[in-house]
Amino acid sequence: MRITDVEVLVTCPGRNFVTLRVRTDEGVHGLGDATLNGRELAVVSYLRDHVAPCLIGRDPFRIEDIWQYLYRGAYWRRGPVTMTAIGAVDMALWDIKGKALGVPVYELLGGASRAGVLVYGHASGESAGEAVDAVGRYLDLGYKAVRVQAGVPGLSGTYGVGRGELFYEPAGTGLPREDVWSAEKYLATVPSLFARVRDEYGDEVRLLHDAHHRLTPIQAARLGRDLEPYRLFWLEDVAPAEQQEAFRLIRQHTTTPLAVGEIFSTIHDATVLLREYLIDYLRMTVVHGGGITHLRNAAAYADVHQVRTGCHGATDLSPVAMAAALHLDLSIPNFGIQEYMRHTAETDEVFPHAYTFSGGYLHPGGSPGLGVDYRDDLAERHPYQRAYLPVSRLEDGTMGNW
Ligand code: GCO
Ligand code: MG
Repeated sequence: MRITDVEVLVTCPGRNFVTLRVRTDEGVHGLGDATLNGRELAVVSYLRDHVAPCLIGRDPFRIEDIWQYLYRGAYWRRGPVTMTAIGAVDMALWDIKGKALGVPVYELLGGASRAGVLVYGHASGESAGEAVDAVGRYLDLGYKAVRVQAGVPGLSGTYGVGRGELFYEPAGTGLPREDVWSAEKYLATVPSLFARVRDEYGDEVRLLHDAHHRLTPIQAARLGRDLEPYRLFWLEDVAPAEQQEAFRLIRQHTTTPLAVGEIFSTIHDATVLLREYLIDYLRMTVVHGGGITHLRNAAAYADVHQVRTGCHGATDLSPVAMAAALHLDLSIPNFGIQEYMRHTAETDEVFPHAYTFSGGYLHPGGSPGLGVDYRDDLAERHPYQRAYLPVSRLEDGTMGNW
């Protein structure tokens, strides 16, 4: 089998997605997600101008060799644009191999290690009361784990507060929106939010929270400690993820489990965190972490350090990335939880998929390959729209971390 054609497809069914389609001389094709939120077209060019010409004529079954060719062969290693592009190729090749052999990708990865993939949904509200009510809606849908975020009184546009009831979409069309941030005001409100949620729904539901890289190490330590009575499943990105050593300080002060890594592009971003047992969950996922091939290695390294996975699964990861993550989640020994933000109906129509939700779990389904299709006829109705994530300023106007 040979690769004959490589297409980079851009569509905006409610938000932008970049999809790679790799075609072969035997008629089988594979899909990969190449979406890098707010920087989409950089990956389009990387793939179209630099990667696609190198793939034509290659044997798509040689997944590992092609991964090494793209990673080692570029010389300029790592980074989100490069690793997203490699991730897209890698997903498409696993998809091709699964389809050609007539098996779902998880069978190629060693088979199922569990019956289903535990997921968490996003409950949020402008006020704590709205957020508490939103948790109830997720429990009614059968979720066993819920991330809870609420607006902070006195701050406009707090991270994590959604616009719809089940959707959270931070990117907006046009130039970046500017939010205002105060760690002091935020820290004063989060513990009482979780007190209310526990009070209302009891001990069983798994609760998660994301601080989105916004605290200093000592503030992060304080938040972790203040949240201990509410026994979170995890506290995510409590300090800037690239400052791995900062987690030494945080870890000494709190037993709240920590999750980091959605912005990491290779395992080299997480080696201190893992080697020194500074986190409990690794958030890397297939699209921004070099595909199934690299994420499988990252998960194995995490497993050695008793760290479980918690793959990023926001709406900016397309159903192709979600499916790829689910095949990996189902198969690896140290799966922890999978983020599951529902896509809009328009997105689901462009990407019909075999994965299904039931009782708080997702399953990738039994279709050969990844189990996701791409409807060109529908995708073409939604042309690319310039869109960015917001930026964040402190109350005096200083730039902060979004
Ligand atoms: C999460 C993330 C998202 C990101 C978004 C960036 O935990 O789901 O933090 O909300 O901000 O995916 O593209
Ligand atoms: Mg996050």
